[in-house]
Amino acid sequence: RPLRVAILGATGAVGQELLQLLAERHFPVGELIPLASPRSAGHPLDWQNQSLMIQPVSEAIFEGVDLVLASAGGSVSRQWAPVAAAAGAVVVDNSSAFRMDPAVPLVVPEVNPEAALTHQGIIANPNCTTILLTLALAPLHARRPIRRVVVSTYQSASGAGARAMEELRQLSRTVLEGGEPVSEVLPHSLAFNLFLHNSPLQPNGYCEEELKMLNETRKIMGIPDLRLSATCVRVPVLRAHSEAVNISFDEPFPVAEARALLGAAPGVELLENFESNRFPMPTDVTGRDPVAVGRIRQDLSDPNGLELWLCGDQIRKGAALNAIQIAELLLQGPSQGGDR
Ligand code: 2RA
Repeated sequence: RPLRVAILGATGAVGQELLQLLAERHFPVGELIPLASPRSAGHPLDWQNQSLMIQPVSEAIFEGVDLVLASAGGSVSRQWAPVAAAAGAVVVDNSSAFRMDPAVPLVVPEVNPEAALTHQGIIANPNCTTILLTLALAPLHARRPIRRVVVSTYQSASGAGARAMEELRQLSRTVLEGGEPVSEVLPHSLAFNLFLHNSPLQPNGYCEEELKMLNETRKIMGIPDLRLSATCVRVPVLRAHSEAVNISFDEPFPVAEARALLGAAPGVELLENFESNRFPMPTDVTGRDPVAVGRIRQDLSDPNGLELWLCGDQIRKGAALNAIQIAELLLQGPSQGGDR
């Protein structure tokens, strides 16, 4: 039956992508309820030839709602996801609020679809960089156990929101015209610049973004002792994230076998041409569903290691698409897997 679907954070970059994807994927929406903070509420929002009014989030608004897709930040999710779940809705939360809660499944439909059906009202959508990484790790780990991953990310402005994307456009124009770029949204100017991810640093010298990749990858893939070290970097790209990934196993992993497995993996697009030196770029995946993987090669420093490069749209598969695919899993019920 058509569902009553609430989008919490409807005006944000991910919220806008959720609205677009619900329509594109013909998700069975009977009634769409766009929600936002009181300061963003009260504005009209066009969706599927309907003129809707963005409503302020409240306890009463969740009565009779079947699904909440939340992407309004951790504090909003911590406050309202339990309220929505108590009212009987299933909440797919894109924030980090509940990702490491043992009672909350953390799901990438192509990797651990069965976890979605264990939910108790809330399902967590992983961090964008983790979603993209696990799509490449899963098919390899299914063949030979992964022991260690070292990953460097090249994260687009989109990960810092729509305003950061607009700021990058503005700052780039300013620099090109010989002006001095001033960043209002990001900690530094991203125009023709890059900087280490500005999430809070931990005593061990890693930032929260890097520790999300370790902890979330372990949970999604069910490898509690996986050794993973990440370095997360913000780069002057608008939408898609890129990652350089080093993976080591207990034994050699033939490159041809890895290439075949990745080429057949759900959610992955193999994009590599060594003759023409053509490998994934952010522009190849912007606005598209797949994670593009390429430049798969033997690690010259470790006979049991592989190196690969990937790009994925942070707003789409890195957030909104993954959340909707989780909701689609729930509609399919226990017999199906993800987009396998
Ligand atoms: C980022 N999307 O790029 C992530 C937020 N954790 O910063």
